[in-house]
Amino acid sequence: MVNFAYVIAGSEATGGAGIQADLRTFQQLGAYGVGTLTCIVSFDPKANWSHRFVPVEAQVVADQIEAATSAYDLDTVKIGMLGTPATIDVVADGLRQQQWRHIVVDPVLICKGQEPGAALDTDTALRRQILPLATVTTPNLFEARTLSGMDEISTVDDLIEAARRIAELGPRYVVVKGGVEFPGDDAVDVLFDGDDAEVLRAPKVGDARVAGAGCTLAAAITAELANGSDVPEAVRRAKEFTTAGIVARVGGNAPFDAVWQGGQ
Ligand code: PXL
Repeated sequence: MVNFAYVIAGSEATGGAGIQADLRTFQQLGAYGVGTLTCIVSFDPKANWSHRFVPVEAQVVADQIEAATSAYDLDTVKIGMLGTPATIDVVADGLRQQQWRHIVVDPVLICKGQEPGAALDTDTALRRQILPLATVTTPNLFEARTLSGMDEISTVDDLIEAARRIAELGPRYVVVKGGVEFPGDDAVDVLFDGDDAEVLRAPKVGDARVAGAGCTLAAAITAELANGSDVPEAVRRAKEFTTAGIVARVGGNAPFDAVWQGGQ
């Protein structure tokens, strides 16, 4: 039997992050990946690898969701970068058309290629329309500060408090990721279930950001859920998968390395 994992996300043209990382993760974890493309991000090597952002037309996003959800009885979906309020509208509508066992939301908030005003509207729409539908959400430190309204997150208690506040926005489970910026020698994440927090730790692998780590973690959670794990088990396995992928990262001519999903 094949387990299906669905992702609605953007393309990142170097392949390190976005839907490319998601589909590689699904494949490695034995789930059949189905993808809907929301936008195309092409870094500009002539301008310090800044983001060039092009949204997919909202109706085309809706068409893709219709095709994917009509072809298969999908029940587990990851939401990655959406990019515009119009895209968020059609994705929220699409999600509301059926029941889902799990909706994993990676709350990708910033896109450097956007006007600041447009980015703010997008963040507000994500918070209002998508986050309440999430069964799991996986903010990084920046996203956790933004969504919780906390100025500083520098201790494990802060991570837990941020998760508690974000849970009040609707998600059933919140995973706040400390990442390389969080003080100390460990990459610390907390999983909050509405009552209790579990702290997950792994030694940091260097102190440079690795592209695709956040995408890979959320995609691995999604694949493990599709394969039948419960949320705590899916999150623990996804962290191990992502850590192995960071250890095995690939480098090229860009100034950042990318996760290799074959690391485990
Ligand atoms: O890592 C966040 C992310 C997600 N999705 C797309 C991206 C990026 C970062 O560049 O381009 C499409």
